[in-house]
Amino acid sequence: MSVQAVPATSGDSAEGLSVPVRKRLLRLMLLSRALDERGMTLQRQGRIGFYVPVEGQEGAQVGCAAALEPEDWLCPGYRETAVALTRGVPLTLLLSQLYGGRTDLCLGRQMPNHFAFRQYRFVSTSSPIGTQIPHAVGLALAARLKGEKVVAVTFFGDGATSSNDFHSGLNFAGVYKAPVIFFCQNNQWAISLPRSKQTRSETLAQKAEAYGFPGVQVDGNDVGAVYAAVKEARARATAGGGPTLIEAVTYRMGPHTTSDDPRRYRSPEELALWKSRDPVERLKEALEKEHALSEEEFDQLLEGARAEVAAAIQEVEPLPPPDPLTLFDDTLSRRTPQLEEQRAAFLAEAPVSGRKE
Ligand SMILES: Cc1ncc(C[n+]2csc(CCOP(=O)(O)OP(=O)(O)O)c2C)c(N)n1
Ligand SMILES: [Mg+2]
Repeated sequence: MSVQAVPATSGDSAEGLSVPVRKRLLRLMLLSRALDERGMTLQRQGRIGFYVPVEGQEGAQVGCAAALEPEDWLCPGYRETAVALTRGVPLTLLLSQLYGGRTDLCLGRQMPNHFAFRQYRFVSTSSPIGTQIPHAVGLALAARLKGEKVVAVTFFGDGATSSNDFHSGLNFAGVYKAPVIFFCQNNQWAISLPRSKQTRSETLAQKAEAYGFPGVQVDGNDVGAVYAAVKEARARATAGGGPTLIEAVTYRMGPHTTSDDPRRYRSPEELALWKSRDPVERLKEALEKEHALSEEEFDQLLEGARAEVAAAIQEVEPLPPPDPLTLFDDTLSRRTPQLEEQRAAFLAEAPVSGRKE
């Protein structure tokens, strides 16, 4: 079993990728960061109810999603916004869900940041920790039965490695050699519980050994290293070689969610250390060292990302809420007499303000 140590890289392993590809990855990382900036503020302003920032984990998420094919399944937790952006989900769709407005594919019924994008094979977000892990194993086995050469990738955190579903998912995948990638973002914290209290295992990657397949630890703030690890795991899975557990070592630079204040449980020194390893800065510096990016071009990319987010907010924010009558339409394939009765009772009592066509 291969359990590899974190490679001591400094953004340099992205050198294997061409400059235009690395700039595309940088743009996506900046788009995610720009969305975080506004998402946090929109919540504080009372314009959306809740937000989950990615900040610090952009290298892991963008590097992983960029190494996949559009047909590969994504089984996310609640922090996978940069994965969705990399898959090509438009900002307006992400924001529609955050606002729960008329164009929200979840029809305003989900908590903000709990996305589902069927056409992008981005499966409905799992909020209970770890439940997405067996989902991915099932999807991977189903795809194999159908003869599709795809993988299912599931995203979860260090905390999720202590869940029952982590064990059952990895064990089942090992036994059946499912074409699945278990992508663990070890961001050092499970809300206020530090990695040191999560497990006595030396690494999270080594847990794969017990299940009989490779576990790889990778520098999660090095987008190129993550990309390479995921490409390798994908190639193995589609060739019939079974699953891989990837531990991307990274850091959540922001709060757990807008409902959290990390100053209560972690030190400013720790945050400063990880800020010096910021995946965006590392890619920027690597490109600058090669004279492939100037400060001005970087600023333009950042401002461009901020402008894209601002334009999407302007487009989505004024939209009315979804028609409440949709509540009665897709519970079952046909409305039962009971549903008709409830619908009529609702119409008799409910304000119709949300029903602008
Ligand atoms: C089954 C279950 N138990 C507890 C919670 C509450 N909870 C929400 S997030 C979280 C921590 C998860 O940490 P980690 O897996 O490291 O992911 P991260 O938030 O760091 O990305 C917990 C315990 C939950 N959502 N589901
Ligand atoms: Mg965590």
